Amino acid sequence: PSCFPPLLKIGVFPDAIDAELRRIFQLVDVDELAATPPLRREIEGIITRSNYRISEELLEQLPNLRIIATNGVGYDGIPMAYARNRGIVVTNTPEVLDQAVAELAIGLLLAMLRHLPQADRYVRSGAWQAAAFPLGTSLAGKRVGIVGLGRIGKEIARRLLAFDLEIAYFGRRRQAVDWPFFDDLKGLASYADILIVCCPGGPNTYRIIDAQVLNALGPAGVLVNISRGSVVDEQDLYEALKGKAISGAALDVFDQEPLVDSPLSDLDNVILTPHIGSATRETRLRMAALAIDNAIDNLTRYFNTGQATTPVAG
Ligand code: 8YV
Repeated sequence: PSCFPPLLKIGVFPDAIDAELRRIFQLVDVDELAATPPLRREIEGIITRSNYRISEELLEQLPNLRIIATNGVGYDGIPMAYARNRGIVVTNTPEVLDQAVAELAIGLLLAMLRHLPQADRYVRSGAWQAAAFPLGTSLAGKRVGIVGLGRIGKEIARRLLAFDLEIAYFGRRRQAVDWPFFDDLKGLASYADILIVCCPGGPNTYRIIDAQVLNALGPAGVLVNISRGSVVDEQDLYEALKGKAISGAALDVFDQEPLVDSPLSDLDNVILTPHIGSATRETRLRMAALAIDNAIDNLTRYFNTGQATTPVAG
Protein backbone atom coordinates (compact mmCIF):
# COMPACT_ATOMS: atom_id res chain seq x y z
CA PRO A 1 0.00 0.00 0.00
CA SER A 2 1.26 3.42 -0.88
CA CYS A 3 2.16 5.98 1.75
CA PHE A 4 1.08 8.62 -0.72
CA PRO A 5 -2.38 9.95 -1.54
CA PRO A 6 -3.94 8.42 -4.67
CA LEU A 7 -2.48 9.72 -7.94
CA LEU A 8 -4.70 10.40 -10.94
CA LYS A 9 -3.02 8.90 -14.03
CA ILE A 10 -3.81 10.65 -17.30
CA GLY A 11 -2.55 8.94 -20.43
CA VAL A 12 -1.22 5.52 -21.32
CA PHE A 13 2.27 4.63 -20.15
CA PRO A 14 4.42 1.72 -21.38
CA ASP A 15 3.84 -1.40 -19.24
CA ALA A 16 7.19 -1.19 -17.41
CA ILE A 17 6.56 2.41 -16.46
CA ASP A 18 2.94 1.75 -15.51
CA ALA A 19 4.09 -1.12 -13.27
CA GLU A 20 6.67 1.10 -11.55
CA LEU A 21 4.06 3.78 -10.95
CA ARG A 22 1.68 1.20 -9.44
CA ARG A 23 4.46 -0.13 -7.23
CA ILE A 24 4.75 3.28 -5.62
CA PHE A 25 1.35 4.92 -5.98
CA GLN A 26 -2.29 4.00 -5.77
CA LEU A 27 -3.19 4.99 -9.33
CA VAL A 28 -6.65 6.14 -10.30
CA ASP A 29 -7.55 6.60 -13.94
CA VAL A 30 -10.04 9.10 -15.34
CA ASP A 31 -12.79 6.49 -15.81
CA GLU A 32 -12.50 5.33 -12.19
CA LEU A 33 -12.66 8.95 -11.06
CA ALA A 34 -15.84 9.51 -13.09
CA ALA A 35 -17.36 6.33 -11.67
CA THR A 36 -16.44 7.15 -8.07
CA PRO A 37 -17.05 10.84 -7.35
CA PRO A 38 -15.90 10.60 -3.68
CA LEU A 39 -12.39 9.82 -4.98
CA ARG A 40 -12.15 13.37 -6.26
CA ARG A 41 -11.44 14.79 -2.81
CA GLU A 42 -8.67 12.23 -2.23
CA ILE A 43 -6.64 13.06 -5.34
CA GLU A 44 -3.66 15.28 -4.46
CA GLY A 45 -1.47 14.55 -7.49
CA ILE A 46 -1.71 13.90 -11.22
CA ILE A 47 0.83 12.08 -13.35
CA THR A 48 0.38 12.72 -17.03
CA ARG A 49 2.17 12.82 -20.38
CA SER A 50 3.13 16.00 -22.18
CA ASN A 51 1.10 15.31 -25.29
CA TYR A 52 -2.19 15.12 -23.35
CA ARG A 53 -4.35 18.14 -22.72
CA ILE A 54 -5.72 18.64 -19.18
CA SER A 55 -8.86 20.79 -18.87
CA GLU A 56 -9.62 23.32 -16.15
CA GLU A 57 -12.95 21.49 -15.74
CA LEU A 58 -11.11 18.34 -14.68
CA LEU A 59 -8.93 20.27 -12.22
CA GLU A 60 -12.06 21.96 -10.82
CA GLN A 61 -13.23 18.50 -9.74
CA LEU A 62 -10.08 17.98 -7.63
CA PRO A 63 -10.27 20.40 -4.67
CA ASN A 64 -7.20 18.97 -2.94
CA LEU A 65 -4.92 18.71 -5.98
CA ARG A 66 -1.39 19.92 -5.20
CA ILE A 67 0.92 18.69 -7.97
CA ILE A 68 0.82 17.77 -11.67
CA ALA A 69 3.90 15.78 -12.75
CA THR A 70 4.14 15.49 -16.52
CA ASN A 71 6.21 12.81 -18.21
CA GLY A 72 7.74 15.00 -20.89
CA VAL A 73 9.25 18.41 -21.35
CA GLY A 74 6.28 20.32 -22.77
CA TYR A 75 3.58 21.57 -20.42
CA ASP A 76 1.47 23.52 -22.92
CA GLY A 77 -1.28 20.94 -22.41
CA ILE A 78 -1.66 22.03 -18.78
CA PRO A 79 -3.73 25.15 -17.91
CA MET A 80 -0.76 26.87 -16.27
CA ALA A 81 -2.49 30.14 -15.28
CA TYR A 82 -5.24 28.16 -13.57
CA ALA A 83 -2.69 25.90 -11.86
CA ARG A 84 -0.70 28.90 -10.69
CA ASN A 85 -3.81 30.61 -9.31
CA ARG A 86 -4.66 27.46 -7.36
CA GLY A 87 -1.09 26.99 -6.15
CA ILE A 88 -0.80 23.66 -7.96
CA VAL A 89 2.84 22.71 -8.61
CA VAL A 90 3.61 21.58 -12.19
CA THR A 91 6.78 19.53 -12.82
CA ASN A 92 8.22 18.11 -16.05
CA THR A 93 11.10 15.92 -17.20
CA PRO A 94 13.51 18.25 -19.06
CA GLU A 95 16.95 17.35 -20.42
CA VAL A 96 16.60 13.55 -20.35
CA LEU A 97 14.82 13.59 -23.72
CA ASP A 98 16.86 16.30 -25.48
CA GLN A 99 19.18 13.85 -27.26
CA ALA A 100 16.37 11.62 -28.54
CA VAL A 101 14.40 14.55 -29.93
CA ALA A 102 17.51 16.06 -31.51
CA GLU A 103 18.35 12.73 -33.14
CA LEU A 104 14.88 12.52 -34.66
CA ALA A 105 15.16 16.06 -36.03
CA ILE A 106 18.41 15.17 -37.81
CA GLY A 107 16.98 11.89 -39.06
CA LEU A 108 13.85 13.58 -40.43
CA LEU A 109 15.93 16.27 -42.13
CA LEU A 110 18.17 13.75 -43.90
CA ALA A 111 15.17 11.59 -44.81
CA MET A 112 13.51 14.63 -46.38
CA LEU A 113 16.58 15.84 -48.28
CA ARG A 114 17.48 12.39 -49.63
CA HIS A 115 13.84 11.22 -50.06
CA LEU A 116 14.50 8.10 -47.96
CA PRO A 117 10.86 6.94 -47.59
CA GLN A 118 10.39 7.22 -51.37
CA ALA A 119 13.75 5.49 -52.00
CA ASP A 120 12.71 2.53 -49.86
CA ARG A 121 9.40 2.25 -51.75
CA TYR A 122 11.29 2.66 -55.03
CA VAL A 123 13.38 -0.44 -54.39
CA ARG A 124 10.49 -2.51 -53.01
CA SER A 125 8.27 -1.66 -56.00
CA GLY A 126 10.88 -2.81 -58.52
CA ALA A 127 10.95 0.68 -60.10
CA TRP A 128 14.74 0.65 -59.77
CA GLN A 129 14.93 -1.89 -62.57
CA ALA A 130 13.66 0.73 -64.98
CA ALA A 131 15.55 3.86 -63.91
CA ALA A 132 17.87 5.40 -61.35
CA PHE A 133 16.27 7.04 -58.33
CA PRO A 134 15.95 10.85 -58.63
CA LEU A 135 18.71 13.01 -57.15
CA GLY A 136 18.29 14.35 -53.62
CA THR A 137 19.78 17.43 -51.95
CA SER A 138 22.93 17.70 -49.83
CA LEU A 139 22.79 18.99 -46.27
CA ALA A 140 26.42 20.16 -46.48
CA GLY A 141 26.73 23.84 -47.34
CA LYS A 142 23.14 24.68 -46.47
CA ARG A 143 21.90 27.37 -44.07
CA VAL A 144 19.84 25.90 -41.21
CA GLY A 145 17.58 28.19 -39.18
CA ILE A 146 16.73 26.93 -35.68
CA VAL A 147 13.42 28.25 -34.36
CA GLY A 148 13.89 28.22 -30.59
CA LEU A 149 17.49 27.67 -29.44
CA GLY A 150 16.58 26.04 -26.14
CA ARG A 151 18.10 22.83 -24.77
CA ILE A 152 16.71 20.73 -27.64
CA GLY A 153 17.61 23.39 -30.22
CA LYS A 154 21.19 23.45 -28.91
CA GLU A 155 21.42 19.63 -29.06
CA ILE A 156 20.27 19.81 -32.69
CA ALA A 157 22.81 22.55 -33.48
CA ARG A 158 25.59 20.54 -31.83
CA ARG A 159 24.83 17.60 -34.13
CA LEU A 160 24.41 19.79 -37.22
CA LEU A 161 27.95 21.17 -36.83
CA ALA A 162 29.25 17.82 -38.13
CA PHE A 163 27.54 18.46 -41.50
CA ASP A 164 29.64 21.47 -42.66
CA LEU A 165 26.76 23.93 -42.84
CA GLU A 166 25.76 27.33 -41.44
CA ILE A 167 23.49 27.76 -38.43
CA ALA A 168 21.34 30.75 -37.47
CA TYR A 169 18.52 31.01 -34.94
CA PHE A 170 15.36 32.84 -33.93
CA GLY A 171 14.16 33.19 -30.37
CA ARG A 172 13.08 35.55 -27.58
CA ARG A 173 16.59 36.79 -27.01
CA ARG A 174 20.15 36.72 -28.37
CA GLN A 175 22.31 34.04 -26.77
CA ALA A 176 26.05 33.65 -26.16
CA VAL A 177 26.66 31.62 -29.32
CA ASP A 178 28.58 32.49 -32.51
CA TRP A 179 25.64 31.99 -34.86
CA PRO A 180 23.59 34.83 -36.38
CA PHE A 181 20.54 35.77 -34.29
CA PHE A 182 17.27 36.84 -35.95
CA ASP A 183 14.60 38.50 -33.84
CA ASP A 184 12.29 38.29 -36.84
CA LEU A 185 11.12 34.85 -38.01
CA LYS A 186 10.57 35.98 -41.61
CA GLY A 187 14.12 37.25 -41.67
CA LEU A 188 15.45 33.88 -40.53
CA ALA A 189 13.27 32.10 -43.11
CA SER A 190 14.61 34.35 -45.88
CA TYR A 191 18.18 33.60 -44.79
CA ALA A 192 17.77 29.86 -44.30
CA ASP A 193 17.39 26.92 -46.67
CA ILE A 194 15.99 24.79 -43.85
CA LEU A 195 13.92 25.68 -40.76
CA ILE A 196 13.89 23.35 -37.77
CA VAL A 197 11.11 24.19 -35.33
CA CYS A 198 12.02 23.31 -31.74
CA CYS A 199 10.40 26.02 -29.60
CA PRO A 200 7.85 25.24 -26.86
CA GLY A 201 4.16 25.13 -27.70
CA GLY A 202 1.74 27.55 -26.09
CA PRO A 203 0.15 30.99 -26.62
CA ASN A 204 3.49 32.75 -27.37
CA THR A 205 4.33 30.48 -30.30
CA TYR A 206 0.84 29.77 -31.64
CA ARG A 207 1.05 29.48 -35.44
CA ILE A 208 4.17 31.62 -35.73
CA ILE A 209 5.11 29.54 -38.77
CA ASP A 210 2.52 30.83 -41.25
CA ALA A 211 2.21 31.54 -44.99
CA GLN A 212 4.43 34.62 -44.75
CA VAL A 213 7.26 32.66 -43.08
CA LEU A 214 6.85 29.73 -45.48
CA ASN A 215 6.93 32.03 -48.53
CA ALA A 216 10.09 33.64 -47.10
CA LEU A 217 11.63 30.16 -46.75
CA GLY A 218 11.05 29.75 -50.45
CA PRO A 219 10.53 27.03 -53.10
CA ALA A 220 13.76 25.19 -52.25
CA GLY A 221 13.04 25.43 -48.53
CA VAL A 222 12.47 22.53 -46.12
CA LEU A 223 10.63 22.66 -42.79
CA VAL A 224 11.16 20.19 -39.92
CA ASN A 225 8.81 20.35 -36.91
CA ILE A 226 9.59 18.29 -33.80
CA SER A 227 8.08 20.77 -31.32
CA ARG A 228 4.29 21.18 -31.30
CA GLY A 229 1.71 21.21 -34.05
CA SER A 230 0.34 24.46 -32.62
CA VAL A 231 3.51 26.32 -33.67
CA VAL A 232 2.71 25.85 -37.37
CA ASP A 233 -0.40 27.07 -39.21
CA GLU A 234 -1.18 23.65 -40.63
CA GLN A 235 -3.54 24.94 -43.35
CA ASP A 236 -0.91 27.43 -44.51
CA LEU A 237 1.66 24.63 -44.51
CA TYR A 238 -0.58 22.36 -46.55
CA GLU A 239 -1.16 25.13 -49.13
CA ALA A 240 2.59 25.88 -49.28
CA LEU A 241 3.42 22.22 -49.83
CA LYS A 242 0.66 21.66 -52.37
CA GLY A 243 1.56 24.82 -54.26
CA LYS A 244 5.32 24.11 -53.97
CA ALA A 245 5.88 27.42 -52.18
CA ILE A 246 8.30 25.28 -50.17
CA SER A 247 10.02 22.09 -51.27
CA GLY A 248 8.96 19.80 -48.42
CA ALA A 249 8.28 19.27 -44.72
CA ALA A 250 8.99 16.57 -42.13
CA LEU A 251 6.50 16.64 -39.26
CA ASP A 252 6.46 14.71 -35.98
CA VAL A 253 3.70 16.82 -34.41
CA PHE A 254 0.32 18.05 -35.57
CA ASP A 255 -2.59 20.31 -34.66
CA GLN A 256 -4.69 17.24 -33.86
CA GLU A 257 -3.00 14.04 -32.74
CA PRO A 258 -3.27 11.28 -33.78
CA LEU A 259 -3.41 12.64 -37.35
CA VAL A 260 -6.62 11.37 -38.98
CA ASP A 261 -7.93 12.08 -42.52
CA SER A 262 -5.49 14.95 -43.03
CA PRO A 263 -4.86 16.22 -46.57
CA LEU A 264 -1.17 16.22 -45.60
CA SER A 265 -1.29 12.44 -46.04
CA ASP A 266 -2.02 12.88 -49.76
CA LEU A 267 1.16 14.86 -50.46
CA ASP A 268 4.43 13.24 -51.59
CA ASN A 269 6.65 16.10 -50.36
CA VAL A 270 5.93 15.56 -46.67
CA ILE A 271 7.18 13.00 -44.15
CA LEU A 272 4.80 12.21 -41.27
CA THR A 273 5.84 10.53 -38.00
CA PRO A 274 3.59 9.84 -34.96
CA HIS A 275 5.04 12.17 -32.27
CA ILE A 276 8.01 9.93 -31.57
CA GLY A 277 10.57 12.59 -30.64
CA SER A 278 11.28 11.14 -27.22
CA ALA A 279 10.17 7.62 -28.07
CA THR A 280 13.27 5.55 -27.40
CA ARG A 281 13.39 2.86 -24.72
CA GLU A 282 16.34 4.45 -22.98
CA THR A 283 14.76 7.92 -22.98
CA ARG A 284 11.29 6.91 -21.89
CA LEU A 285 12.59 4.89 -18.95
CA ARG A 286 14.74 7.83 -17.85
CA MET A 287 11.78 10.20 -18.26
CA ALA A 288 9.48 7.98 -16.27
CA ALA A 289 12.06 7.57 -13.54
CA LEU A 290 12.48 11.34 -13.44
CA ALA A 291 8.70 11.95 -13.53
CA ILE A 292 8.18 9.45 -10.72
CA ASP A 293 11.07 10.88 -8.71
CA ASN A 294 9.69 14.35 -9.35
CA ALA A 295 6.25 13.26 -8.20
CA ILE A 296 7.58 11.54 -5.07
CA ASP A 297 10.12 14.22 -4.30
CA ASN A 298 7.70 17.05 -4.94
CA LEU A 299 4.87 15.28 -3.04
CA THR A 300 7.02 14.53 0.00
CA ARG A 301 8.91 17.84 -0.10
CA TYR A 302 5.67 19.73 -0.62
CA PHE A 303 3.84 17.96 2.21
CA ASN A 304 6.81 18.47 4.54
CA THR A 305 7.83 22.02 3.62
CA GLY A 306 5.15 23.47 1.36
CA GLN A 307 7.85 23.91 -1.30
CA ALA A 308 8.27 21.93 -4.53
CA THR A 309 11.61 20.64 -5.75
CA THR A 310 11.32 21.22 -9.50
CA PRO A 311 8.39 23.47 -10.36
CA VAL A 312 8.26 24.62 -13.99
CA ALA A 313 8.41 28.36 -14.53
CA GLY A 314 5.20 28.62 -16.49
C1 8YV B 1 6.44 13.32 -24.43
C2 8YV B 1 6.45 15.51 -25.66
O1 8YV B 1 7.84 13.26 -24.34
O2 8YV B 1 8.01 15.67 -23.92
C3 8YV B 1 7.16 16.25 -24.61
O3 8YV B 1 6.84 17.46 -24.50
O4 8YV B 1 6.16 16.10 -26.67
C4 8YV B 1 6.10 14.07 -25.67
O5 8YV B 1 6.85 13.45 -26.70
C5 8YV B 1 5.86 11.92 -24.56
O6 8YV B 1 4.47 12.01 -24.75
C6 8YV B 1 6.14 11.11 -23.31
O7 8YV B 1 5.29 11.50 -22.28
